[in-house]
Amino acid sequence: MNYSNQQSIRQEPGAGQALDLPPAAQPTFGPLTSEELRLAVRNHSMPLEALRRGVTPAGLHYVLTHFDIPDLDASAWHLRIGGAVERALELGMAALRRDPAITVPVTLECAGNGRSLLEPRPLSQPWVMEAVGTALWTGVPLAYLLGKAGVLPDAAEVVFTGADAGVQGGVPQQYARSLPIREALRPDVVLAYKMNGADLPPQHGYPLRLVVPGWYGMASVKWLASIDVVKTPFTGFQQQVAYRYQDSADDAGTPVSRIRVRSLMVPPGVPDFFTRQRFLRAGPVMLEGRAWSGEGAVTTVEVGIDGTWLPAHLDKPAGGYAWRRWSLPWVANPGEHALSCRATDITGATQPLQQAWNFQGMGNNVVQRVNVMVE
Ligand SMILES: Nc1nc2c(c(=O)[nH]1)N[C@H]1C(S)=C(S)[C@@H](COP(=O)(O)O)O[C@H]1N2
Ligand SMILES: [Mo]
Repeated sequence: MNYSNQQSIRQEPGAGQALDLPPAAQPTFGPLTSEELRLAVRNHSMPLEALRRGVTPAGLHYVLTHFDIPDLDASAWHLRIGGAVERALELGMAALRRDPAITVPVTLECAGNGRSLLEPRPLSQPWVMEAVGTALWTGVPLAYLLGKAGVLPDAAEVVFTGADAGVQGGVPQQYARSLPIREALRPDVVLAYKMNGADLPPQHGYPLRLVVPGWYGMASVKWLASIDVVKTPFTGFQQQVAYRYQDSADDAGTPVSRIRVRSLMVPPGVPDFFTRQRFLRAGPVMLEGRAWSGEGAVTTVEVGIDGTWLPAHLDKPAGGYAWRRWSLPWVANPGEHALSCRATDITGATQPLQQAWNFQGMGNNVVQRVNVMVE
């Protein structure tokens, strides 16, 4: 793609928004910058070997936090629900824990997953391909609380605001995102206070977070402080400027929402410590991994072995928006081999062999490639 004439273009917010933003950080080639390195040591991905587990232990689940992790006291914590509702509510954690609870298995993935594989590389958290995890989230269905508050008929969206604050793109802000009313009222959208049966860890939103199954991670607001029902579309930074599929800095783009179909493989054999090159003994080996899509069920996974695609066996998923295990037995002959995996979902969407570039590095679901040396 021709990028050379875009160096001086400023990133503008969507039409009609009066924000005076500094120039957007321009995508770059070459080694990581010190800013990317600092983000990479704060935000970690899921080691690919954790794909063996249907439920990702909290410490192996990826983490993405824009600002600082707040230090919150659950006994003093209150969630406020207001705006276009019949009755504003203020609920402490003890009251929330007495409400009816559900547990939902959900695969979360960061919308920026795969960003650092793009050229030029959008400057942000430099994910490779493993910014994903699946946890059991327990809490109160959002629809139950919205029902208690009574959403007014002309409501359009629900805005979720976290307790964490900072500056992004020159804009001071609290982290906030919205959902259209129909998504907010889905029965599986949960205000979670437990992850895998234990209190939320601080980095995953303690004491309370939103979890939106099927959507990229940015929708699942952590450290949830308030919920506001609004009659006009929310124009906050994380909605209108960040998380958009843009061709260039001056393209208003389209909003990022549901997770694109993807599969990943547990790299077989053992790694070289530094290069991560894989080494494998000749003989039978079970290739395995997981596949998911926020658009609906994964219907097929194919495994590429030296350019030939073979259908993998699929296990049953744990839930509508939880990944499915796939597996394929392989007899590895000595030599170098190129492995890959490619999932297709019920809408017919399939993973691309090459990814179309976008300015923020969003939604990269390119096929994973693993090279192994068989000895
Ligand atoms: N309050 C708040 N919520 C947030 C974020 C944040 O920075 N602040 N990051 C979002 C993004 S971009 C992602 S990908 C997910 C990550 O959730 P996890 O860290 O629990 O995996 O949280 C989302 N919720
Ligand atoms: Mo994210």
